[in-house]
Order: sequence, then structure tokens, then C-alpha cells
Amino acid sequence: MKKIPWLLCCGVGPSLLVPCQAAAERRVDAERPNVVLIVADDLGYGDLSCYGAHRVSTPHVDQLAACGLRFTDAHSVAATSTPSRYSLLTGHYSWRRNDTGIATGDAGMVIRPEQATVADLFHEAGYVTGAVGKWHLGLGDKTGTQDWNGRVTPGPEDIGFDYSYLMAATGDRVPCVWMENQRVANYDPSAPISVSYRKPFPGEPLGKNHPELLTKLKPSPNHGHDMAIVNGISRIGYMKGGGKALWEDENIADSLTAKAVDFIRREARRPFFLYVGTNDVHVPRYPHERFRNKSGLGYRGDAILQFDWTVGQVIEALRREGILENTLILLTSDNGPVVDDGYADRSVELLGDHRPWGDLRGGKYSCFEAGTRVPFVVSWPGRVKPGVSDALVSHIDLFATMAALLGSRYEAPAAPDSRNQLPTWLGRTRKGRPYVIEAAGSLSIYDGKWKYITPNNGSPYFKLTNIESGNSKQDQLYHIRKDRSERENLATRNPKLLNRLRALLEQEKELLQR
Ligand code: NG6
Ligand code: CA
Repeated sequence: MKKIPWLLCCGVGPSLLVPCQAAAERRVDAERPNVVLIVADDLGYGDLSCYGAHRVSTPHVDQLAACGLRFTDAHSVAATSTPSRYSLLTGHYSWRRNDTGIATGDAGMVIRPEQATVADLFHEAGYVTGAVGKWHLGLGDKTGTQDWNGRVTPGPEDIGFDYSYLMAATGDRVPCVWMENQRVANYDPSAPISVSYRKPFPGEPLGKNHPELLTKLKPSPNHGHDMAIVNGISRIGYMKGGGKALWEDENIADSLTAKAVDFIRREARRPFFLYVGTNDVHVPRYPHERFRNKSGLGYRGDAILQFDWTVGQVIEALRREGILENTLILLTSDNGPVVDDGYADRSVELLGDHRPWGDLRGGKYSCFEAGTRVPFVVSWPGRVKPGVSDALVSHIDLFATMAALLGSRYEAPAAPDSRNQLPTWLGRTRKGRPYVIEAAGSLSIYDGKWKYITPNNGSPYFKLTNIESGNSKQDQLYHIRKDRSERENLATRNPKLLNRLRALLEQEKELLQR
């Protein structure tokens, strides 16, 4: 494990260290709670019953929200996974870099070892740290050069995680194996693994040529999930080998939940930080038979039930160990919802009047609110006063907020975009951020009342996923507080306001270029 010289805990260290804004908070919460961060995949603002879903029921999340604080104006930094998770873990805006787009399964580490993460913070504070589930932040040094038959390094260990059990990218991308502490779990020496995103392996059947092998799910036309076939589902990318290490999609939630529960059991006696990234409700959706066809909404709805089950299992494990009271749980989603994202799983046909995006416009990939306004629940029994908060909050603040919780100090270059929001996240104030910045086809800035979407040349509508992208060649300005469905573009009527937001955004963009 690397030691980050500039990252020190509890105020020890040379005077050049910039004190964290809320070191004082530590005095309030001195007993070092465990922190569990649950990040759902593509779960929409309207997908949970506590956020108004009527057609699907999520009792475990609802219970968490009932005992904690449910935020109605929470935002991820980006409308897809890699840039969203990058910012969540680093406190650095992914849009400041040009290499944080959706990562392939053979991408090198997007967060480089020298960069600080929230896991480093916990690690340096003496916590044991774990990451379980969806990763999608690259593994190894350089894209396409990993040897999947050995230890892939650098990896999560180099950015603060003592333990990891991860899928490299997404369920729809090869390699379809679990990486446990940077080695293929359940490795099968009789089936060495090769991965390529450039060319197929001779003799390996592909989804596009062998529909008869697609026993679980077929790809939707034109999305491109028709390459390597792994256990009855074709994926993006090419893969050979794997044998008994290959995952079965119906067991993904069980596997990652078991590892999360094991971690909690193992580490219950010392403070820990656990990141749980569920595969639900990302495609391919093929939930366990306990959930399949149970929601009435197709596999997407079933995957929501499965997600809720995972949340319940994690909470139950904490309760069993007697540490629920001393655990801060954060639950959110990496980006907004999509119904058909590449597989013919009948989620479109069976959606009925369920609205994954709630009353928001757009969805995953979109500059409109449904792309980046996400569920966000904070629970810490006895510490967080139960309720609902409409404070403006963002994933970007996880780093500084956790630093405040821990009383950690860190030098200014770490997490430059992150601000301490501990009082807001714990419900001690309803004052949130002055504004948030969101990235999809282009950047938007939203101050809790007005939102400005910068013009761009992208297509206004994504035909494949049936999502309004929010892209426009014109400036767009919406009065979100009155019109959160972004129906009326008020840009031409409010040039002053628009200029103010544009100037603020420009200022942010220049901030780190000095
Ligand atoms: C897209 C994929 C989509 C999904 C997404 C990543 C196509 C046409 N679509 O490029 O299926 O994998 O990437 O989703 O390739 S995310 O939530 O992990 O960002
Ligand atoms: Ca996602």
C-alpha cells in the first residue's frame, strides 16, 4: 500500500498542509463511524418507492431513507459511469480531463496511483478499506496490456483500497470475471484468459453469428452488444478462456453481496470504509430467479428488486455485527436511467407507467436533469435526523466531506473541486452548495434555481436509447425550481442571468489551468 506523504490524518504534519474546512466537525463525531457507500448503476431518480415509484417497491431502501435523510436535489458529476465514479472517488471534476469517458474492460487505471481518493483518506486515518462490485475505473497500467492470468497492477490497492472484489468494467463488457485483490477470482488454469477490444479471437463464437448460443438474452439491434458470448449473453469486446471463473449473470448480485457481507463480518471490530457498487440495474439485466419476473416490469424492474435486496443484506450484516448504529451509510446512483441500453430484455415493453426518471426530462447520457439528478440517502442512526432535504448536493463533495468527518487534513491539490458539506449531509443545515456542475454532451451549471446548459453540436435525441440528450446549438436556461421538467427555455428572456451562470462556469473551467 502506498503512503501518501501529503495526506495526513488528525492534524499531524508540516504546516504547509491546508487544514480541512471542517476539522471542528470531528469533535462532534469523535468515534470514527464505519462508512458504507452504496452506488447503484443507472438507477433513476424515479426508480425507488421512497422517490415516488408506485409500480415497484424498494422496502429496504425506503427504510434506510425513513431512518435517514433523503435528498431531493442531489447530483452526480456526469451522466455515465466512469466520469461519475471518477469524480465521486477523487473530488476532481472528470470533465477537466479528456480521458475519463466510458472505459473499456481493458482500460488502464483512470485514477493514477499518485492521485488521492476518498479510500486513501480512510486508509490514512487508520480505517480498513474495501471495494466490492462494479469498478469501471480501469485496472493495470496501460490500456490493452493487462495479463489477466496474473496479478493486474496497479489497481485499487494503489488508490487506497485494502481489499477489492470487482468487475473490471460493466456487465456488458469483457472480461466477465471477478477480480479479487487484482487477480481473477476462482481462476481456472485450464482456460487462460485473453481480452481484446480490437479483434476477435479466431474460433471463438460471436453473438452476431451465433444467435442460437444466446440462451439468456439477445442484444438489441444496432447497439453492438454482439461480440464475445459468455454464459448465454453476448457482450462488448472479445474474450477467450476463463472457464470456471466466468460469471453467471444471475449470480452477480449474490456474489458481490456475499463479499460485502463477508467484509463487514471480517472487519466489524475496526473502523472500515466499504464501497459497494452494484451491477444492478445496468445491462445486461439477468437477475437471479428469486427476482426474475417478480416485478411485473420486466428484468429492469426485477433488477431494482434485486438492488433493494442487496441493500437489505448489507444493512442486516451491519445489524448482526451490532455496528449499524455506528455506521454512516450513503446510497446513491452513478447516473440516470435508461430502459433499452443494448439488450432485448422486454423492459421497454413491460415498463407500463413506471417512470424511471420520475418527473425529470432526459435520462442516462443526457444534459437534462434525469441524467445527473440522482437518489441520495444518508443514514447514521442517532446522528442524522430523519427527514427530507432539498439542499443542493453533489457527489463531488464526498472527499472533502469525509475528510471533515475524519478530521483529516490534506494538501490543496488533492480533491480540488470537493467542498466540505458534512453539516448538510448530516441534516444540520439545509444550506447546500452554491451551484453544481454536471457533464453529459456538454457542461451545465445549476444553482438550485436556474440551470444553464451550454450549447453543443450533439444530436438532440439518442435514437438507440430513446433518450432526449439535452444537446442544442442554442443556449438553454431553465427555471428548475418552477420547471424541473425543463420544458421552457428562458435563455433569450434572461440574458443577464444566463451570462452570470456562464461566467461562473468559465471561472470554474479556468480555475485549475493557472
Ligand atoms: C455505452 C453502451 C451501453 C453501456 C454504456 C456504459 C453502446 C451502444 N452502449 O456505450 O450499453 O454499456 O456504454 O454505461 O455501446 S455506464 O453506466 O457504465 O456508463
Ligand atoms: Ca451507470
